Amino acid sequence: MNMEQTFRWYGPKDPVSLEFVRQTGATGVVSSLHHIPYGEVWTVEEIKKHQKLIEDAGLTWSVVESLPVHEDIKTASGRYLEYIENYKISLRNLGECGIHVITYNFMPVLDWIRTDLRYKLPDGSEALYFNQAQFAAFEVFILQRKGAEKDYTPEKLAEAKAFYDSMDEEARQRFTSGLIDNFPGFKGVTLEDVRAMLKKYEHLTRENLEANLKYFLSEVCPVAEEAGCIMVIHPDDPPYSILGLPRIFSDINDVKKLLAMVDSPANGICFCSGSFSGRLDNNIVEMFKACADRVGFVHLRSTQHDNNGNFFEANHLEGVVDMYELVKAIIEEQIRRKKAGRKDWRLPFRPDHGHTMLDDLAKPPCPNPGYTAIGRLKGLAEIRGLEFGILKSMGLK
Ligand code: DNO
Repeated sequence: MNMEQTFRWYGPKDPVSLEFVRQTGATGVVSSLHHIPYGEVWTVEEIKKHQKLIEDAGLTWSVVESLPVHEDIKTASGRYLEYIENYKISLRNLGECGIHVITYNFMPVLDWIRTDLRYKLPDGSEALYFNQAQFAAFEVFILQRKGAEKDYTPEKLAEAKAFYDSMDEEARQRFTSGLIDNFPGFKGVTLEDVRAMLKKYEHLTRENLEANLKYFLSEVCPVAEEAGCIMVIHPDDPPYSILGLPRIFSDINDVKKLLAMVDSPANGICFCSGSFSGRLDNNIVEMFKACADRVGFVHLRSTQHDNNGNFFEANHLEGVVDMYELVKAIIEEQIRRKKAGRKDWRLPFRPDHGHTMLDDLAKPPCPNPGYTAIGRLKGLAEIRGLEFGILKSMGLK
């Protein structure tokens, strides 16, 4: 009755090889075709090539993360109709290759955001960190977004200025690229690119963005359903508005709205506990229970907050997420599904992110922040142990 253990693999250039992934005990791989530009079709040939690499290593490509949604689709502008058609073809092709769980997100402009990729913990290991004043320094003084200062209190702005002043030019550049140039398949993003993308959202309201998501889902879900696939949306990270942009998948109301947008089993959720936990009014276990039957993929992670709205990524069993209750709720959902005869009863999960620690500290910085081997292996092992204990106490081991 255990969950499917998966590990993310960024492709042949990932410093954590498939051979190493196998040694973690994971059986599934979470991966993407990062070399294909956003919006273009994933052909059966390209999918199969990647799949073969994974299978030759004795693993299964269980989950796609992500099949990216082009900015034109999010803004319903430019070539969005063509990109939606392309998306449908990719979905059909993935289904044909036996890959059924498709992760995506609908975050405008930037995906996840952290202000420090090497936040030192007391034991010397490093975590990903989000600090509001540092983010303010980015958008007010570096990006110089019009009106950004209105989103902050004078105290926060003073803190932001002090942080900005403390950096020399080189440090500012490192800080900036850590914020905006971290996304696989979308490398080399500049401040100018961000400004141009922001421009496209100038007149776009929250309602518009929701309508665009609804349109996208109403187009692609029927195709996904036919192909035996489930589309799973990744939460906003952090789960609130940033850069003055609407974010529409951050809390329980957003979850309910999403499920109501298109009533199809193919309209699903990637339940990322760490992302949702970036907001203290989100009750993670309650949220999971509220959407459990539409969850297609789980990211297990937690965050630790201070009193100023800042957080770092905690050890997997620590921080604000009640991991025991969450894993228990996942197991209970699997039991329910199995009883109901659902073929997709086993949920794939991955240890989301991990600290940079031990030997990994001596290596060149990981090109995929949060995805060093040892920290994730630690997370996986801890969750596996937790799951083992829960199953045993339920008489299921
Ligand atoms: C970061 C990830 C996200 C996620 C995408 C899914 O580590 O959780 O980049 O893969 O948002 O589309």
